[in-house]
Amino acid sequence: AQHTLMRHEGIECVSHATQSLVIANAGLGNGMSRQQLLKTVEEYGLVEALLMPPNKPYSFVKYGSTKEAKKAFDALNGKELMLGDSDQNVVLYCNFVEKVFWKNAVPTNLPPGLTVIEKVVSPEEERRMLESIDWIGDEDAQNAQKTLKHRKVKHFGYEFRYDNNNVDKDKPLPGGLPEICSLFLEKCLKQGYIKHKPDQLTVNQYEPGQGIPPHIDTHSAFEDEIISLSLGAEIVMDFKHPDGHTVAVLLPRCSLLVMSGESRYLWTHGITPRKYDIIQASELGQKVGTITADVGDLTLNQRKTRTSFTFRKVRRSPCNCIYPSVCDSQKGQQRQVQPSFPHNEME
Ligand code: AKG
Repeated sequence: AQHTLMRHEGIECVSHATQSLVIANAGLGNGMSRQQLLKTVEEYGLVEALLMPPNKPYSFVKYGSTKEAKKAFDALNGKELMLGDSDQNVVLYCNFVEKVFWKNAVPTNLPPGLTVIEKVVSPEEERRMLESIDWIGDEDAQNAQKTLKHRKVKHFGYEFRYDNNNVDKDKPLPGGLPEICSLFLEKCLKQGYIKHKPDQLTVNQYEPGQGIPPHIDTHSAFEDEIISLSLGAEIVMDFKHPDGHTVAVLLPRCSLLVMSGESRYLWTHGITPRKYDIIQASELGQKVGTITADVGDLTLNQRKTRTSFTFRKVRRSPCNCIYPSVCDSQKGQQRQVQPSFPHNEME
C-alpha cells in the first residue's frame, strides 16, 4: 500500500537498500518540524540531505552510505513518534528510493509595489504601542471594536465596515488615531516609506489558528499605500495575483509591510488560519521576504499572538487606477472579480 501511495506522488520506491529513504508521516504537511526530523534521522548516521516538500506528509533523507540508511530503515519503519510537544502520535513508514529529488520552485519575487522593512520600531516602542490598545476597557464602543470570527479588531479615525467593505467618510470616530502612532507615522513619512499621512487605523489581533480572508482593500475607500506594522510575532501573509500566482511573504516581528501600486490594487492579501507557518529554517526570525520552496531548508514555525496596525488614508475622490477589473470606482456597484471581505466575517 505504501508503494502505491508513493507512486501516486511520483515517487519510485525500490526493494533493495539504497542510501536514501522516503519517510511517510514525517512531513511538514502532517506537522513534523525540520528540527524534530533531523534529530531523529541523525541518530543513524551522517545525513547528507533532508528534503521536506511543503504541505506533503513525507520527507526524503539521504545518508552518507547504504549501511546507515539500512540502519535507519530498520529502526524507523513502523516506529511510533510523538509530534513535537503535541499529544499526537504518528507511525513512520520508510521505503528506499534511488534518489532524493524535488523540483525546487524558481525563486519568487515580491509582488510589484510591495516592500517589507525590518525593525521599524524598537522593542520598547512595540511594547508601548501594544499597551496603548485597550481591548477590554471600552466594550461600549461597539462601532470601533468588533469580534470577528477569526480575530479581534479595533478601528480608529474611521470605522471600517465589514458589511459594505467601506468607511463612513462623513463620520470620523472621536479621538482620531492614538497619539503614540503620530511619532511612528512621522518617521514613516520622513524615511519615505509613505507619501501621505494616514487617517485611518485598523488594529487586528490574531491568536494562533486565526487569520484574515484574502481580500483587496476597497479601491474607493482608501488611497494607494497601505501599510501594516507587525507586532508581537511574525506571520506569513499570502499574496495572490488574479492569474492564480501566489507568493508567501514572511512578515517579521517589528517589520512594516508597504503595499503600493499593483500589490495594493490588484493582488489579494490574506492570512491563512493555521497554527504553524512553513518558513525557511535559515531565515527564522531574522530575514524578510518570500518563502521559496527550497525543500532542503523548510521548517514549521509555531505562531504566537500577532497584533497588526494597518494604516490607510481615506479616499476623497473616485479611484482611477489602471486595474479597472478590480476597481469598484470604475465598475459602479458591479460585483468585483476579486473577492473583497466575505460578508460573513462577523459573528
Ligand atoms: C486588514 O485589516 O484589512 C488587513 O489586511 C490586516 C493585515 C495585517 O494583519 O497585517
